[in-house]
Order: sequence, then structure tokens, then C-alpha cells
Amino acid sequence: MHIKSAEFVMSNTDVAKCPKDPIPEYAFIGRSNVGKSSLINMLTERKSLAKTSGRPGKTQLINHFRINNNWFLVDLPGYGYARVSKKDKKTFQKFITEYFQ
Ligand SMILES: Nc1nc2c(ncn2[C@@H]2O[C@H](COP(=O)(O)OP(=O)(O)OP(=O)(O)O)[C@@H](O)[C@H]2O)c(=O)[nH]1
Ligand SMILES: [Mg+2]
Repeated sequence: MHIKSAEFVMSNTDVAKCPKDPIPEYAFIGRSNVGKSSLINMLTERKSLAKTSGRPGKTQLINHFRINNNWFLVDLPGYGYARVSKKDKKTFQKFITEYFQ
């Protein structure tokens, strides 16, 4: 598929505020630092659409990207060994669960 456009839409921790456009949405979930954000950049052929880091725990929000104006890619925080506080891990877990529900 040719990616003609890939635009950052918004970042959220509140699922109710996420985009409601009735278009397909593909999200990546996995352990922290496995390369979820890098995969989004690879797929869209954009170097820094999604923020990446060698330090686990870079992605801390629900990030929506609109692709070709007709579907979303979603970057989520990782689980497992993100270098963030226990409190932040709980927060991530809560909104990620709400997102998938
Ligand atoms: N060797 C190798 N390194 C990769 C690959 N993909 C990503 N990385 C590196 O792995 C590290 C983490 O990549 P991210 O894309 O930020 O990982 P993430 O899963 O989004 O991490 P969190 O946001 O913490 O959940 C970075 O240093 C990347 O450069 C890959 O295919 N091979
Ligand atoms: Mg990430």
C-alpha cells in the first residue's frame, strides 16, 4: 500500500476523547522497547512520526495517526519493563484496558 499521508492527530489518556471517526483502527500492543513505535515509522515510511527511544517507556499516551485520510494507526505504551513508576504503570494499564474495551 502506498502511504500518501500520515498525520499525527492527537495524544490522550482519556479514551472518551479519542477520535470517533468510523474508519478502521489498527493498534500495536506489546512489551516496552520491542519496537512498536519504530514499526509504525517503518510502515508509514516516516522517520519520526511516532516517537522512539532506546529507553523503555517512551510512549506514554494513546497516539492516533491518520493514514491516507481513511484509517488510523495507534501507538500505545508498552507493558512489562517500561522504566516508569509503579503508579504510571497502573495508569497505563487502566487506559490501555479501557481503550481495548
Ligand atoms: N535491532 C533492532 N532494534 C530495533 C528494531 N526496532 C526498533 N529497535 C530499537 O528498539 C528501541 C525501542 O524502540 P521503540 O520503537 O521506541 O519501542 P516501543 O515498543 O515503542 O517502546 P515503548 O514506547 O517503551 O513501549 C529503539 O532503540 C529502536 O531503535 C529492530 O527491528 N531491530
Ligand atoms: Mg513506543
